[in-house]
Amino acid sequence: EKLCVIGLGYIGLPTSIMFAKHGFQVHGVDVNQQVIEKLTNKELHIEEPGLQEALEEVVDAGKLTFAKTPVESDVFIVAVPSPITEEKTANLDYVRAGTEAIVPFVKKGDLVILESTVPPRTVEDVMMPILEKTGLNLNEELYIAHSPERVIPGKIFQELEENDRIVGGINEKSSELTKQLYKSFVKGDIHLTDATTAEMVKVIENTYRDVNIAFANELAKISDKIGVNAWEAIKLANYHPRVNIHQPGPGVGGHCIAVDPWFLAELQPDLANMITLARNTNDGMPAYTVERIQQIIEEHNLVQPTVALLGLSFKGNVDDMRESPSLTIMEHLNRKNIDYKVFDPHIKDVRVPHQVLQLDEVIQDADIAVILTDHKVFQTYDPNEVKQFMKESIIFDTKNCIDEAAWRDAGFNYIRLGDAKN
Ligand code: SAJ
Repeated sequence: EKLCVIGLGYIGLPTSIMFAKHGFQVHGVDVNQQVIEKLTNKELHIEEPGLQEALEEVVDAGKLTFAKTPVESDVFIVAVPSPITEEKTANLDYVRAGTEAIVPFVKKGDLVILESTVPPRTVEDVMMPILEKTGLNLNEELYIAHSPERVIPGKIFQELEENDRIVGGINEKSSELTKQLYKSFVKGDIHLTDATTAEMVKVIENTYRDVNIAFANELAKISDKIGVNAWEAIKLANYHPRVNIHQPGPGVGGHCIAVDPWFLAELQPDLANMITLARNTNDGMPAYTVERIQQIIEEHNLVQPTVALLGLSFKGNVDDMRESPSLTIMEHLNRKNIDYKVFDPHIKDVRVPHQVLQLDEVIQDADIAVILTDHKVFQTYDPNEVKQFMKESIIFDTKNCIDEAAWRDAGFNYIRLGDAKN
């Protein structure tokens, strides 16, 4: 079977590789010529464990090819970005363009699947009118479904296989064909529904997480005021069999959890009260983190301090800094004229707005080290060594991710976000 994947980003590329590994002839399409050239040379433009080896394997086997334009296929998968606009509404330009691009290549009996996360009704109201241009009868001659990706960056291959999958077709045959297709590599269960429900399911999964994290962040802010360690309280509460509170932090980043709730809010703004409040609460966390940094500076009477920011990516152990709270924190520090330097062991991209230095350069003469991302490697740092570089020995851990006792033993003043116990 021939399969064409539109969009070769974090989802489209691994998905192309998975199908290529499982007996399909896959053609990957991206509008970015540079991406096409790199991938054709088996070079990656994104970081993900296992991706390099997997890419080499399928390209060498001739199972995966790349180009800027689609080819005739049996199945078309659209996996393009769906960002938000300044007005916090879905920008569906890429979904539209990706669908338009396949129109000339779609023939009777083909299956078209949208994987991108979109506001409910997008398949019916945006994609289908474009696919009408094929001249095919959409209910009988073309099969269409939404099958949202649900994988987490850093564990994409594992989750592509193991996670349950939601498939929502515009009719039963579309759902059934889509299920058969994904069964080629999905070991989890595949649950069938209609297209609009599938869109809703995907968006509410991430909204659930956003609302839960906002709750945790609110608890952190309250704890800062009332002499409690929110992390400890949340951990203990979660021993209850029906409680699952998420973790506080310096904000919610990435292109999913910080975005998808707006897809719901935009449809019914007057009804989406909790959703909007949660989004704003999480968006306020970078400013809150900087307020805490400012307090630490004042409490320690630091004059013209330098802050060493550790962690730029939006979460631990990935190289992705889209919508990262660290970027917003840098803006707030700029506005407050607080000097800072940035270090992230996972970011190799030189286009960042602030030069990313080596660790020793960043902690050299710094007054406060602030951990903004829970990279595993931070746990391996020797506080005694770090101390030798720094001017003052203050560490502010916004992710509760290093060993408090070890840093205290080394003579650090250890401060944790959402913890007034220290
Ligand atoms: N975060 C917290 N506290 C937490 C958990 C996360 O502050 O308890 C922050 C992280 O630091 C990060 C942000 O939230 O800045 C999002 O990170 P994440 O790991 O929760 O999620 P993503 O954006 O990497 O991936 C999510 C996943 N969705 C769910 O877990 C419901 C993934 O399965 C989806 O495929 C992905 O969104 C997507 O593409 O929609």
